[in-house]
Amino acid sequence: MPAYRLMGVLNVTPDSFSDGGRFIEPSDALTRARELVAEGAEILDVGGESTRPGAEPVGSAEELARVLPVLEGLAGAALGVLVSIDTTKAPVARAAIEAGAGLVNDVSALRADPEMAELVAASGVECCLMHMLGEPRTMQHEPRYEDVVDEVKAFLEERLRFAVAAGIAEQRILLDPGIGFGKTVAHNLELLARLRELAALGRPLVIGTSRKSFLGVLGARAHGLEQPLEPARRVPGTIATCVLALERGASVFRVHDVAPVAEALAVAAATLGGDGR
Ligand code: HH2
Repeated sequence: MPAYRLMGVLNVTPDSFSDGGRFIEPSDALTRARELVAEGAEILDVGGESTRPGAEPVGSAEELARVLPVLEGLAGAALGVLVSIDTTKAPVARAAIEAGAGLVNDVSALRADPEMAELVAASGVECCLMHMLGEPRTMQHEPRYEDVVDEVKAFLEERLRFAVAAGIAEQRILLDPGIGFGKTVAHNLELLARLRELAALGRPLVIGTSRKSFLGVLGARAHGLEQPLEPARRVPGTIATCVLALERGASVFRVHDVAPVAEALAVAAATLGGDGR
């Protein structure tokens, strides 16, 4: 049976596209963290800056003020899961690692902050390198590729080489095609259809389709609606894409709705394993 882990999303932001504002109070974030773990999350991804299309960047001080109380609360709660910090900024990552984070999820793949690679290397934590075309403020303005899969693959290969050259152990590196980051609906679908080509890079693949807008578009089509489905109605699409991604070699699933995805992946994995359970 394929092995996989669920990464529960914990956004401590006022403006995330799906859960913005819900967990800005540290006590609410901790309650949510416990729920995500109870539902089956083995990794908690804590973020203090939205990367939704059009989002304005926030400074390190503001981002830290959002995430640090939550990271300290998580350390105190000892939930027995891997804590991930979703940041592109070395000062935020440094404080998070000091507070117990064991994974840096950098959507810029170590490009945004020149100190990030050295920090990750020196602290020995895991690190996720994600593909993004452009930056969140502008990334959905007519993204173009000759061949999206070839280009994402070449980018991830180059970032992997860069990270290893900077002293980050290869076995601590995860790769992510960055679903929705500078990609049209067709680009996202092509990446998912040809995910095996990215799995061939030999590192665990993280997949983040959860509630993303292409699922709103495809879901609306399924119901004959004009307007994209709102984020909370994109769970069936999230499940469909996670199950197919599992079959095509993904092994970490970054999701908001852990319980239904955990159930779907357990069934899919048993089916794929063909072990008669
Ligand atoms: N997607 C988002 C944020 N971080 N990290 C990785 N590795 N892969 C992803 O696909 C990914 C990510 C965007 O989702 P969300 O955190 O829910 O929204 P926002 O950026 O608005 O906070």
